[in-house]
Amino acid sequence: MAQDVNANDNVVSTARKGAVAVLTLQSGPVNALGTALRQGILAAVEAAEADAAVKAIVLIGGGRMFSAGADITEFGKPQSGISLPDLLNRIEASTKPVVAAIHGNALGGGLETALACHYRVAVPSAKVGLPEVKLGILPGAGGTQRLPRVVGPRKALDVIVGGSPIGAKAAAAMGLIDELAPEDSLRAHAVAFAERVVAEGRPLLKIRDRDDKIAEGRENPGLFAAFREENARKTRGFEAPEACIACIEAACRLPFDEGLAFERAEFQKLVSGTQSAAQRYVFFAERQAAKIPDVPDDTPARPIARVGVIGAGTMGGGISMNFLNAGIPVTIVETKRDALDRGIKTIRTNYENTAKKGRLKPEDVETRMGLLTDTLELEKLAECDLIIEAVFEDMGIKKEIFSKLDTIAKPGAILASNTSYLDIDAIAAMTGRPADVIGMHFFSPANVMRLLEVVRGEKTAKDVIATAMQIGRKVGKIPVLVGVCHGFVGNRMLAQRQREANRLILEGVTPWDVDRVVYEFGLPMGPFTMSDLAGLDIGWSRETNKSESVRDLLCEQDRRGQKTSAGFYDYDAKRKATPSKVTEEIIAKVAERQGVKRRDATDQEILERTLYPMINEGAKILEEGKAIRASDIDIVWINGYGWPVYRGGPMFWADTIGLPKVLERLRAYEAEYGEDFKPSALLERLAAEGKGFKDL
Ligand code: TC6
Repeated sequence: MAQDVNANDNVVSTARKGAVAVLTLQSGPVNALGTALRQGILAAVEAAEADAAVKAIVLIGGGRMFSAGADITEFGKPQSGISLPDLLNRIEASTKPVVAAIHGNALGGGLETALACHYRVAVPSAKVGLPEVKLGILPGAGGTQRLPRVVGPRKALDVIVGGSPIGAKAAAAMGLIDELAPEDSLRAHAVAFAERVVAEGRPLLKIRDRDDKIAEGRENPGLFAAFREENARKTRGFEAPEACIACIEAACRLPFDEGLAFERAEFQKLVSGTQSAAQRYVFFAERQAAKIPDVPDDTPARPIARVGVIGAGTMGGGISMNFLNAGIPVTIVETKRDALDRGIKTIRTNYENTAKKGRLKPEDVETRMGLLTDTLELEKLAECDLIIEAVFEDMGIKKEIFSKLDTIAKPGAILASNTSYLDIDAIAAMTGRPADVIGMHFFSPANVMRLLEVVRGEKTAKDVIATAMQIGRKVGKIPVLVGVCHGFVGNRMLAQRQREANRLILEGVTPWDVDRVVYEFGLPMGPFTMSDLAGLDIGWSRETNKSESVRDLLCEQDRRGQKTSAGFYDYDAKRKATPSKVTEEIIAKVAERQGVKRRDATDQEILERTLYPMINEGAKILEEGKAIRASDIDIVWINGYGWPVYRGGPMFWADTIGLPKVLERLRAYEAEYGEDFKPSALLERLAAEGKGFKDL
């Protein structure tokens, strides 16, 4: 034990200010509460308690923040040293008042630590929260028992099940923070606060002893059922939210220690489950995606003071909004006045609707619109540092635009295409500066979806890559670097799923069954609902498409998707979908014409047929070096297509199934359907070696 204390001296430093011992946490960038820090805090608290000259203790974070919570890398491993719940009980039991002084973040175990203290002060810019639910777990160090005792069960539900941090001012209004401190003198303020507690002989306020706020949960137990119902859509498929709710219910029902035991058991179940493993993996995968082996973090980025967007359609408008939201001026170009006016009007309407919902101040609508310049002249883009082309998906048009841009753009400007499929190298070759050309593939709706595929061409310069990744993050996206291939990572894999979904319906599975299976798996919608939403006539024309596919026939009958109130499904005025007999007849006709044998398929087969070829394609993408790592593919699918985060993305999911099993099923389908299911060499190798994508 003595050895531990010495070893941990450096993660917690103790300084004395009169009768107050100030314990400063200084462990890494975020003060994650790993073994060393927990032991360090324990030793420092015990030493301060044993020191007769100390009358009160202040716990404060060194560096950027108080604490980002438990060390996520320790979950799933055997625990060493004192557990966080035990440490917090020990702090709460201190015979001398402990004051938490919060700046930066106090998240998860970080906030739970503050809740175990007797008082909390914070600077107004601090953020506090219990985001554990986002990692598939729950605040398992007393958070589900202490928070409701401070803010009441209803607010605790929002904070714990919602998982989003709140600002210190809002936290103070809820009683979670006792006092706000000036931004620049937290430490001195906390010491003064502690001195006042001592001088005034204030009691050691232990949250565990409070009963007033949880009465609400006993008097109105219906609030939990109502909360479950309100949040059913958001929490669909996830295990952690329900466990969080159950713990808060328990807090209202059980004595504190029994509540803690209940919370502990629920926490253990979650932390050892697949969902939490997946969600923790995603947390790190998201950060990993920012790292590019041959483009180091310190690669200087090019300054971007003004962005040009070519095309004021849905994509161009959505892309522009990202930059306007971040305060970056945008010049938007169209070829025709009415299209330009329409595009500008849509952007304004979008902002006004957000303002009506109270999510944007009315004056901000004008500020953002004020950053937007519209023009019909491509030449006006000469001032832009980054130009993003977002016109119709036609190689001829794109080539023409890029050769014009080459004569217009200033030296050093980055020329980006928002193409979702086309060859960036062929586009770059139209310019005399291929090193400045890159793909920036936004996902629709571009102002909402977080994924940005940054497409690296053969000649793209490293600082251009660094700039695209950085500006992507600046406007709130999750950029993932991918290579040039048809459809890049996301759409290339999606094509596999669409092909099999279309084959399944010819074999006799209804589109509604395919959609149901994919939806029940956890995706936001199935392939046919998605097609109806996007519009079946994308890339379709009566002249060139000759009534051969189900889609052709649907379009010919003017069933073009939701926008025509009919596609695969029929839609009512509220866009509610119902299965369509007409569609079933069309499918039967095409199947007969093509001589497809009709048969039944189980849900498991539907799942395997639609999703396993995606895994296989993902493996080919890795083999060809079109994605840096398997986890990047998972980040693409989670953020671009709504793959359920609790399944970790297609590649992580494949690992949980076991690659030998995936391989065996692909081989079985290959025997029946041929080439389309031919397993990739990488998948074969990993399965043979008993490895997973995680081992790459
Ligand atoms: C919990 O507390 C459960 C309690 C119950 C127990 C019984 N652990 O995000 P950044 C790393 S669960 C380990 O780039 P920012 C991160 O990977 C936890 N590592 O910084 C990165 O490493 P890299 C509940 C962590 O300023 C580096 O630190 N808490 C942890 O953009 C810097 O991070 C949360 O869920 C951690 N807890 O954002 C909060 N946190 O440099 C998780 C970060 O090697 N953290 N790292 O790539 C965050 O949301 C953010 O880190 C942030 C700071 C908002 C605190």
